[in-house]
Formats: sequence, C-alpha cells, structure tokens
Amino acid sequence: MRRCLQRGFTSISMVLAFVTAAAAEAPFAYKEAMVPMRDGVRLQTVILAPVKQTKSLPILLQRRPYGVPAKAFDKVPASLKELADDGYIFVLQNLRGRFKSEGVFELSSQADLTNPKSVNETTEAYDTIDWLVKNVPLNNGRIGILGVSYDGLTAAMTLLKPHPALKALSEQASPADQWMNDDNHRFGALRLSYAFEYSVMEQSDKEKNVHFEFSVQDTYQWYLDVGPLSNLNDRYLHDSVPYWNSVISHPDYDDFNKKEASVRQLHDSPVPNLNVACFWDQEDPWGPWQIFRHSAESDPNHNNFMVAGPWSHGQWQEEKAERIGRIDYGGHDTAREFRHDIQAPFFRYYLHGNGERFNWRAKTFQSGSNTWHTYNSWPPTGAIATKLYLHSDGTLSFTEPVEGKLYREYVSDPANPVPYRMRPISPTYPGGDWRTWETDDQRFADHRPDVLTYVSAPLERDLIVTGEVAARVYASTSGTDSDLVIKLIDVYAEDAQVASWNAETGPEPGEYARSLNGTQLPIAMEVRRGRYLKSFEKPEALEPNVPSAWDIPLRDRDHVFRKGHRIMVQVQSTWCPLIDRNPQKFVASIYRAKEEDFVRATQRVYSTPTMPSHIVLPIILGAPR
Ligand code: PG9
Repeated sequence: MRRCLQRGFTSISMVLAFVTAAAAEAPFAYKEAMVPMRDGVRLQTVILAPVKQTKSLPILLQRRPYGVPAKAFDKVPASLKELADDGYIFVLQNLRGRFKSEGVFELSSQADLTNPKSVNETTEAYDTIDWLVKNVPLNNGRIGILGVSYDGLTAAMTLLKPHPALKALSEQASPADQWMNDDNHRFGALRLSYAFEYSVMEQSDKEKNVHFEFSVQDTYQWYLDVGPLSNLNDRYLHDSVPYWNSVISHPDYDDFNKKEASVRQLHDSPVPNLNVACFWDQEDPWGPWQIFRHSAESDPNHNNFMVAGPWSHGQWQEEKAERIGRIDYGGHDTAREFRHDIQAPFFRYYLHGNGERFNWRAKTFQSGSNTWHTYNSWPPTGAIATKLYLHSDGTLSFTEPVEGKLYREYVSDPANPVPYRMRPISPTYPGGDWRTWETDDQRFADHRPDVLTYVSAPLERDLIVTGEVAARVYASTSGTDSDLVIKLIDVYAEDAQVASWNAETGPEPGEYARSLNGTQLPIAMEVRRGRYLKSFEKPEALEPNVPSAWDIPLRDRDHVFRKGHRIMVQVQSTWCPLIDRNPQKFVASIYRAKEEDFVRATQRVYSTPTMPSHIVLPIILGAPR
C-alpha cells in the first residue's frame, strides 16, 4: 500500500503520510464519526485533534474519494508540518459511496443548487461543516478546506454556496471542466489512458482503489491492440464502470458535460481562496486558472489568489520538491517554500487572524530562472504578445514567412501512432513514469517521419515568457477528421551540463542519457481535434486538403528560455495512448468507430504570408530578476 500510494497518487500523499509515519510522540487523537447529510446518508469522517489541545482551534477539512486513515499517525507528516505548527484540528472525509461512507459514488461534479433535494459536493461540504462546528469539541467556529486534485475539486465546489463558517479555502490542482481541458479531455480529445484507468480505479470496488491489470508490459501496445474503443467494454468492463460509460456516451460538449463543469456557475469570490496550479501537471493543469478567472469576475474584497510552479500534479505535498524529472529547481525546496511561505501564512491569516494578508494577486516559481515572482495581476500587464513563426524550411523565427515553399507534410497512420512518451509506457496507476512524463526529453519523437520539427537559432539573450501562450497553425488533412498536437520545447545548449562521469572510465550505464546537453524539454503541449474546430457542441467534418486555422491554447506559463538555448516546435497528429486515436475519417462518434474507419491521412502545415503558422509568446523584456 505504501509503495502504491507514494508512487501513484500525489493527491493522497497526505493520507499516505498519516498511515505510514513512524511511531514517535503521537501528536493527534483519532476519532471516527459518521456525519449525516441532508438526505440521511452518513459519511465516514476522521477527526484528528492535537492531543495537547488547550484552546479552541480552527478546523481544516479535506474531502476525498481515496480513503481516510484507519488509525492515528504517530508523527506529524512533512506535508502537514507547517500547518500543524500553527495548530489545527484536521478532518478527513470519504465522499459518498467510498469506503465506509454510505450511498453511491457517482464521480460527478455537477451541482444543481436550484433543486433543494439535490445532493452534490457543494451541499455535502455545507452539511459537513455545519455538523463539525456544532459537534467537534474546542473548535473556534472557523473552518478551512483544502486539497489537491479531487480533494481540490471538492474544496472549489464549496465556492458555489459556502457555509458561513467557511473562512478560507485552497483548491490545489483541481479540475474545472473535464471535457474542455482537465483529466479526461483536451478540447474534446479524449485522454484515453487516463479516463479509462481512473474510471476503473474509482468505480470497480467501493472499498478500494483498483489498478487495471494490463496483460502486457507496454501499455502503448495494449491500447493499440484494443482497437476501436467499443472493445474496452466488450472485452474488459462489460458496462460495469458507470463513469466510463458516461464518458463514451457523451462525446460532444453537450448539456451533461456542461453541467459537469460546475465552474461555469462560479462568478464571484465569496471566500478567500488560494488557487494552486502546476506548469507540468500531468492531470489538471487548467482547472485552477479557470477557478481563479471565474472568481475574479467579482472580487471586491481581493479574496482570490493564484500560485503556480514548475511542479507535477500536487508535487508540493511531497516531503521535498527540489526537481522534476531531470530538471532541478536551482537549489530550492519548492515544497517546503510553498508550504512555509504561502500555504501556512494564508490559513494563519484567515483562520487564526494572525500575520499579514498577501499583497499580490499571483505568485509563481519561474522555471528556467528558478526564482519566485509576485504579480499584481495575471496575466501580467508588461508582457508583449509576440509571434514566433514556423517556416517551411524547418526553422522558427520572429520574422514573418515570405513566399516560397507553401507547406511541410507528413503521413499520419492510426496503425502506427506516435507514442506520447518513450516506450515501454507504464500504467497511469500506481505510479511509474506518469508523474513526470511532461518533462520527458522529446528527442525520442523528433526523428519520426510523422513528426514535424521546427527549431530556432540559439538565443542571443534570455527570453522571459510570462502569461498565456497559444498557437495558431494553418493545416490541412487529406481525411475528414484529424488531430493536431503542438509541443513548445526548450532545447538545452550542448554545453548545458559538464560531464559528471569519470573521464577515464566514461559514463555508467544510463548516465550519458541523463545529461542535460541538448535536452528537448517540453514547456507546453496540447492537442486539438479537427471535428471541434468550428463548434464544441456540434462536430463537423473537415474538408479534405483545404487548410483551416487551428487555434490551440497552450495555457499560462512562466518560463525563461536561457541564452544559448534554442526554441523548438513539434507538430504531429497522434499521441498514443494519452489521446485516443482519431480515425481521420469523420464518424458520428469516435467512441463507436469501427476498425475500417481508421485510415492514413496526409497532413500539411502551411507557412505563407497569408497562412503564417505561429506561436504567440507573452514576452517580458529585460533580464530575469
Ligand atoms: N486527477 C484526479 C481526478 C480529480 C477529479 C476527478 C477525476 C480525477 C485526482 O488526482 O484526484
């Protein structure tokens, strides 16, 4: 259990720490309660109050589908240390239908607040907080809620109708719209491996987190062998996983998917909220920015804060966060810095009434320069949107294309898709390379005949990119549907790292490949599905061989491309099995496509004065601070 929790679920590392901490001074007393909801269903809730509690304290609540500790832990876990130093009663609750909580787990983020009979994560949090303030001894009537990912989603959903005792919340890496840009889809393109493996994990057994058992080591091969997606139910699930069924029954942005995106109902900032996002979040990179933006629509009391760093999903919960993959954070332990300098002071101010209110709107740990920055607004006002053009000779520059070769082309074959990371590809859960894959060196892909690479000259000075990045690519397909994947890459200089191996004996096995020299570090990667270029609600076929403008948002960033590095863009049309294979022939629903619908297609990327494919970089002039 320990290994699987540690490697697999950063968002449940808090529980991991509860369960596994070594025996020492037993700082918390353990109580379990079944807390009643408005419809009579009771939720399993663990209350951990400091054993030496002498005065009333605020409560910090976490609501989750992953399990709660079965017993008290003996030592304060690293992820909670800075909070525990200030004194809190920690409460963890299993969501409806998970583990000992009664009812059915629907894995839904809908919140119908117009129906008084409806129960959802907004009402469940409300009822829980109501019960806690009335029943937990020595609480000071001030409640905070926090959590990463699903636990962050349940925190964020309290904003729709907060209980009066809720005084602060921190949603961290929460999804906001599962169809648009979080765990399950990117602008309607299905994140196949994630959606499938997560559904199985959470809805196969009420009492467990279940890991799908792959019959082969390389999941790339397994998903390829599955063929059309209807085979997943026919061969393996037999309609037993409701969440998977709802994903494949709602391919488009219909009412169901819109209701699931409860952030669409959020238009103000009723409770102080610390939103936390990760630049290399392999699951929910988008949600926190959306919650931040929706809350900012009405925020007269300046309640709404944004923090972002170069982390994988929830990495600040780990004991230390000094690097991601092969990229280090320049000597910073960003987990400790986040928890000590941001998270603890935030809750201290709003729940204990001590300390200072933040005087910034956004704070980031900027990659490349490895420095913390604060901003009075986000995106920062000083950034200049600048176009970086893709040229038909494979170069990338700030100069507009001139007349000449119109396009570059490649053949995309659904039978031989580009892997999204180096094979063999481990399962999503429990762990493996999933957590850091977004920083994987892209050299494994750039030689493929179905991947176009564009690269700049070495940079003459540092280039600071802070704000929203986007791509506009003019592209055509010989088919009637198609995907376009764009990767913005920082190519390290060939002398970025001095060889660390023994000059006489040479590198140890694997050591040469770990050098940063020439590394192709992805800064932003995204996919768009052609059928949704005109409408998310009503997919349309593409006209064969007619170029269209593909707008591909690349999300919020804060990165410095260093002097001597080069900028690279890669373009491809498959990303397997992260994204399900597009048949490249328009069908009513890709999830019901037949084997014979999957066809090869010739893709063209245009670079002309009238079709200038480019990336928009928000550039801050000057040297990094
Ligand atoms: N990314 C996970 C998730 C959150 C919400 C819904 C579905 C999945 C998680 O890590 O909790």
